[in-house]
Amino acid sequence: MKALIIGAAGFVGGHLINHLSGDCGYEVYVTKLPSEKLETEKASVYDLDILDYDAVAGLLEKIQPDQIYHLAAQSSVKISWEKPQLTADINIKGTINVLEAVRSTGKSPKILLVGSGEEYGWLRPEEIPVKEETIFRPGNIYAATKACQGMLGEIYSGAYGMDIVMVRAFNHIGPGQSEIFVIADFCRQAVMIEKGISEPVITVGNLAAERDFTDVRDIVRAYSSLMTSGKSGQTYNVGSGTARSIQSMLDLILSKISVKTEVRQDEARMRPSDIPAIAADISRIKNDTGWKPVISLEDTIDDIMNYWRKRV
Ligand code: A2R
Repeated sequence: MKALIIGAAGFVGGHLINHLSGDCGYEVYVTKLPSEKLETEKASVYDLDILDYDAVAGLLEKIQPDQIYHLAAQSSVKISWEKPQLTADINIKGTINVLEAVRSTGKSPKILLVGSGEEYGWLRPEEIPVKEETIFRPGNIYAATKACQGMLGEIYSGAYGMDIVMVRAFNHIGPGQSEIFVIADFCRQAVMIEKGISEPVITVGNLAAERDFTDVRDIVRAYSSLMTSGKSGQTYNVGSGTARSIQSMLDLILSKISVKTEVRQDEARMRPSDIPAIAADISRIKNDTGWKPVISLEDTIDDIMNYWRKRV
């Protein structure tokens, strides 16, 4: 089985390479931006900017993959407010380039388009945990571009009979995530305090927001199981099924260090609009693939803390 991961130098990519090359035993090909660094003996690495259509088509012609995991994205909500045009280019136009390039090869690899739980946006309390058919009310630019990506997947699957599965992934966390994301940021700050590098003050944004957190290693298992058993043209939520407040995550993280720490709210960390609560209904993926998350939140936080302990 030849698997191609597009956008593999990011957070999920490294974990997906490990899973596909190790547990699955696949022949793994990956792409990164020319500006990124990705050194691995587990995969063949190619430079690719998905905004360059000819380059995408050329690479697909060369590799002829059986599976394509499309991870490449501008994946930060915060950056999507600052760079809306870039976010739309990469997440929408980039996805069209990938889908058109696949079409141009005349082959029918299975394609996974990775969207986001953020697409649902302003959920009403009675809609949580949210099912896949729930109406979208995206609350930020990143979410709107990912909703559009999912619609494109449905259209290409229906119109051209392409073998495409769409995912709405809820918040994933784990070792290797950039500190622009909240849990990585809190763990890094906590480790700085633990080591005495920072004063015992942790700066935070909105602690009331509730999110559905899943270990990235469970997430990548979900992706490969969808490539095996997911239905073509179908969209699947991938998450834990439980909403947890950012406050409760902070409490868990601070319980891992023995230093008494002051929590300070920082206006700069508040977003222009923040969805109050999000949690996934994961019945569809469970029914179709048998997947469920198995790594406990405690273990995930311990692993993230240890990741930062080695780095700060
Ligand atoms: O923005 P960078 O320099 O971090 O690079 C990201 C890369 N990327 C691109 N790849 C090819 N052509 C482009 N024009 C382009 N622009 C950005 O995609 C990064 O290395 C990768 C995405 O990885 P992360 O941002 O770390 O996302 P993560 O957490 O691995 O999530 C994977 C997927 C994304 O579609 C998310 O929106 C979704 O899961 O939640």
